[in-house]
Amino acid sequence: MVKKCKQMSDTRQADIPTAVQQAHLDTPRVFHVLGVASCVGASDRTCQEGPEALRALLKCQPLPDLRWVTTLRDPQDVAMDAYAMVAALAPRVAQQTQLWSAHGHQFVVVGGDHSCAIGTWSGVARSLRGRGALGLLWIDAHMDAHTPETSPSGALHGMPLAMLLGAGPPDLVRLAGTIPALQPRHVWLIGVRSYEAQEQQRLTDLGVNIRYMTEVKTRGLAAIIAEALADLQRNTEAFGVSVDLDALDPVDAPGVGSPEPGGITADALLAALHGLGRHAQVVGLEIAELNPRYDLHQKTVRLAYDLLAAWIGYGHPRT
Ligand SMILES: [Mn+2]
Repeated sequence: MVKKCKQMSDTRQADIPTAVQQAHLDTPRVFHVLGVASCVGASDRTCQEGPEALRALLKCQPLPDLRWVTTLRDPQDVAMDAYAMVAALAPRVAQQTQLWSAHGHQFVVVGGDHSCAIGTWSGVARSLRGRGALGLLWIDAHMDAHTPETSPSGALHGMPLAMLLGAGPPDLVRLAGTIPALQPRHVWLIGVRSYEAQEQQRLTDLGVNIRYMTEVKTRGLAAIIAEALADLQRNTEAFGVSVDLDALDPVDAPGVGSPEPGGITADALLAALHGLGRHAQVVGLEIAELNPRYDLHQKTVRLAYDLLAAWIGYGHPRT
């Protein structure tokens, strides 16, 4: 253990807040972490080790205010197909985020493949029923907006956004208790650069706010996130952020299952999300698709760690 921690000690250290830094953080909060160690939603089923890799790093370099509560796993039953396993796991994820959201507790969900988002945000939407709309910032290289009918691969991690918007297998679509879980106008999809025509058609027809990578490059991520946050603050009761690590450039985040060149830089993302976890309307963060098997020198798991630190408001914003 000591050796392991020593190896990790050259990671970019999140500064533990000084009294001065702490002063600008509006409320003391505990951030509850839920691992979702499942990769059955992906074609390449090796990303279930993501949560444990991040947890190991956090054990060596704890972040104050962060509490890893539990890690859920899929049934790992060879007799079940991927859909059945996701359908078994998603309600458990939803139950947990619903509980945290209902009690005003901040959370972080760490995947696993991005199909965890079906449970994460359905649970939050369920907790908000009758109170107001849920907004979501979805940062991803892909649209994740297929249905089983349009998906070339059939992989469920290519479908969670469509399901949250009301299209897909009924038992997953209705997890939030209302259909759809999310109103399209309250969804911001940022960093997209790889998608199929049917997904684009679906999201465009629905009126989802899409900011392609080409626009991120011309306007800058900070300006686009600021635009999205201004909208979500004004027009939703609460909102969250789902980060698929493949949104980042593979140079900065090689440890993902579906890398796409030409992505967001780590520094830009960390700066744009710095301190957002302390925002009064923010319910939680999701980090998906971390795959230690494809990582290089722990670059991606360290980035996930830095993302947690930035989210909480530690360290210095990078500009
Ligand atoms: Mn995704």
